[in-house]
Amino acid sequence: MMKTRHKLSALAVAMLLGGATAFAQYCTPVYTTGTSDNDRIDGVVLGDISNTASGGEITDIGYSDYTDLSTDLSNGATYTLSVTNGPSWSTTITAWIDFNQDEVFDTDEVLGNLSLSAAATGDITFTVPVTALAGETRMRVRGVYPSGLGTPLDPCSSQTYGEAEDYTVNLSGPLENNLTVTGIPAPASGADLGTVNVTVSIWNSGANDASGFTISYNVDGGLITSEVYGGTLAAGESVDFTFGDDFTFSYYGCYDFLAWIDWADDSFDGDDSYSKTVCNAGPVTGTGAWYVNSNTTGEPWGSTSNTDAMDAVFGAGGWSMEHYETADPFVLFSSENCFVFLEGSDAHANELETFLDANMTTIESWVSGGGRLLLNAAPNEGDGMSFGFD
Ligand SMILES: [Ca+2]
Ligand SMILES: [Ca+2]
Ligand SMILES: [Ca+2]
Repeated sequence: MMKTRHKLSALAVAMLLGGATAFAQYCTPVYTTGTSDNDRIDGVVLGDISNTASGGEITDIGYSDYTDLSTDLSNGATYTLSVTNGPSWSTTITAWIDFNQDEVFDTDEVLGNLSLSAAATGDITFTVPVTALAGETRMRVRGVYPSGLGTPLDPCSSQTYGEAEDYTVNLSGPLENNLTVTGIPAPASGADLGTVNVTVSIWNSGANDASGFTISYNVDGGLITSEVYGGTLAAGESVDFTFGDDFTFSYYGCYDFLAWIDWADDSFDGDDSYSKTVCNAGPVTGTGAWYVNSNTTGEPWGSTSNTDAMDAVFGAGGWSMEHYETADPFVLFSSENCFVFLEGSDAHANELETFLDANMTTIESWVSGGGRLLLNAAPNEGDGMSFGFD
């Protein structure tokens, strides 16, 4: 009897484990106070969902299960989600749809974020990915007091004040016929580019194979080069297509490339083109040197060690200072200058990151032309530091 019982309990454990896997569930977001101090979501509108003046929590502390409310959404289409904040306090909002139906709200499933004052309504515009799975899945809209928190919010974590509301969305599923232009891998920015190949990346994101489509590009809105794709691009496959005709860079500077596809059967136009700026840098010939920081707080840590170092290398008066807020990137990263020091420590980190984001292509082009870049950063403000270079 003992042996038999032992076998039965092992089987029961196996069944429990199997059941836990088969019926995995969405996390329930946790709040310690929830909506009892009027921190709440008061309205969610998307398609057929119109849940306005909803008031406070209905299911758990800070949590409202409205999955009995649903709307249909089409893959590839763009929608506006409107969220109205409760009447008393500011809030930070993040919204998700579980597009891959794994019952986890991933960061690539964030529809958008809002920072709302009391009683305000904000809109999030999003496009349903063309490859999102067909069928019913879940949307979560989460609010946490106050406004201005780092985003996206965590979909599950414990918070104090606010509300999360869950809804059901019904997705149409992948498109039958759809091509997506995903990139222009060549040419890339560089020095003295001359005559180069032009390559365009195309992904068959639809359910059917694709053939007989045309791939085109032009530069700065000029003459269009087109070729018919000769083969068949199978469903789910990608191709890097290189045009038979090369492109010649005729002057130093930046060029705007636009690539696109034309296919009569394509059912979603919103992903048919891709643009990219490519810079053809002249070789660096000058000897200019610059030290760049933010003009908001003076030198980092109140120290003059950076200016002392520039003096030691280039001599007093042998270099120039600029600030992220006032610098002209085309002056800094010109062939006249061989050295640029970008300082982003202490209270200069956000300003450095913003400057890098805005001028990445120009900086990469100048470096490829022989410019020497010195980056220094300590993320003492903001959300950490990403230099962002490829
Ligand atoms: Ca509510
Ligand atoms: Ca997911
Ligand atoms: Ca398309």
